[in-house]
Amino acid sequence: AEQAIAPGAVLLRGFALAASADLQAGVAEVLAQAPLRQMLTPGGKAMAVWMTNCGPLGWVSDRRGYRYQSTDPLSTQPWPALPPAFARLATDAAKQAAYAHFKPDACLINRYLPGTRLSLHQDRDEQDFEHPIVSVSLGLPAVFLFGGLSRGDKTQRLALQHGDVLVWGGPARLRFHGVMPLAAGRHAELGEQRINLTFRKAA
Ligand code: MD5
Ligand code: FE
Repeated sequence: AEQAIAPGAVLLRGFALAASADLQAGVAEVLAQAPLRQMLTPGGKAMAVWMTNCGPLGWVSDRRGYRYQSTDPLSTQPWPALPPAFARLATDAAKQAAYAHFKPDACLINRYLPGTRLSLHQDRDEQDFEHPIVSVSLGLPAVFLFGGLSRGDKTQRLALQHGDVLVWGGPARLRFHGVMPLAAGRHAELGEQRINLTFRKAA
């Protein structure tokens, strides 16, 4: 079932369910090499969401700002490779949403614990906003906040479940967005957390 959320935003409910076991194994493999950590904002505060990356480029935040880089600042080594199931899922989802040949070079892994929120922001650290972003939800459900192109625009709320995949492109690519505080709960496979995989072509 494919649902148009707004111009350029497509929700693929349950699209990642068939690959869920492979995706979870991929997450475990990546975390063993590049553990989740709370990055620092440029202002020096710990971010609420725990993050790591895989693929050629990883998104990082520290006192110097936000950027993509090829190495993990914790290990100084390259980020772990994109697990094949990750690359396949991202490309298949983009294709389903009419973006042929999406080849992500960055996968940000976000972990939300009960109470964790992500405040309203735009994703604008990538070089070319013509490429879509593919976002996969695993584990506990979350309420996604979907705003407009200006911070003050009214926001829509969207319930995201385990296995849902969102593809953002075109006129939705620079919309403000965030995640409401995660409600407590326990997912049968992932426990008391939400994992989000965000695939981007950063360079
Ligand atoms: C999440 N993560 O659920 C979201 C999924 C992030 C982040 O926002 O930056 O790590 S990505 C949602 C997204 C991306 C690009 C555009 C829009 C939403 N949008 O137009 O709403 O952890
Ligand atoms: Fe974002």
